[in-house]
Amino acid sequence: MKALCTLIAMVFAVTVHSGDLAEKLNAPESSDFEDGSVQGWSWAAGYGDVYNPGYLSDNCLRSRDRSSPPFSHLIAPDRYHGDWSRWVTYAVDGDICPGYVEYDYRVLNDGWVTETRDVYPSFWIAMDFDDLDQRIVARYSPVDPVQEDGGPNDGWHHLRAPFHPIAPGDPLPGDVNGQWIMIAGTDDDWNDLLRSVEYVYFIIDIAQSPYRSEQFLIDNFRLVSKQI
Ligand SMILES: [Ca+2]
Ligand SMILES: [Ca+2]
Ligand SMILES: [Ca+2]
Repeated sequence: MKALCTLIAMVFAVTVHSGDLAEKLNAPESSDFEDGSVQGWSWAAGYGDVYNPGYLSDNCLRSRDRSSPPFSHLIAPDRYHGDWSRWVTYAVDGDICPGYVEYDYRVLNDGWVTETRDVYPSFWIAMDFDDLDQRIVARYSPVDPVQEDGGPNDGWHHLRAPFHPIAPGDPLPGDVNGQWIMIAGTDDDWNDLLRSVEYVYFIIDIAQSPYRSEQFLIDNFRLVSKQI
């Protein structure tokens, strides 16, 4: 495994100084919505607003369904696009320290009126998203489902999705809490996607309800590098 990590480090060598790391850890990529604006987030076939769920809460972003098809989704701002491998750092012995996407997620309404369904608090990344034949899409798939307020696993959940380049034949990044999976393209496309993230989004039809009553919240979405 060590040799493999070293090989990866050679192929994807990135020089990161501690100053850069400190800068990244406080990077403007974080979205906390405390200024009352949507901070560049937008919706397709959906809508939303800055929302405060009440007691002891701060501002977050609420997303709601409008129609389907086309499928409704929440779109991250352009500042999250680009080469995500720059968030990955390499120890001198070749070990990889992944980058992470962190975010908080909560379901207010899963879209089903008389029942509570499991929701997987996923997000997606893509390149060539507008080209149905060429698009490459990956989904971060958490292990544990959550439910709308009132369900057994309701309320806020903190997600932390690790990412890093992979060697040929290796599985996509993941840990005990979740796993990346390819939705369009193959595992062989993962490294290209990671180095050219052009689209980041959350699907609003969180439990495939035909109704339009879905409401989910996100907060503190950000990319972070782990300190070595
Ligand atoms: Ca906030
Ligand atoms: Ca429900
Ligand atoms: Ca719906």
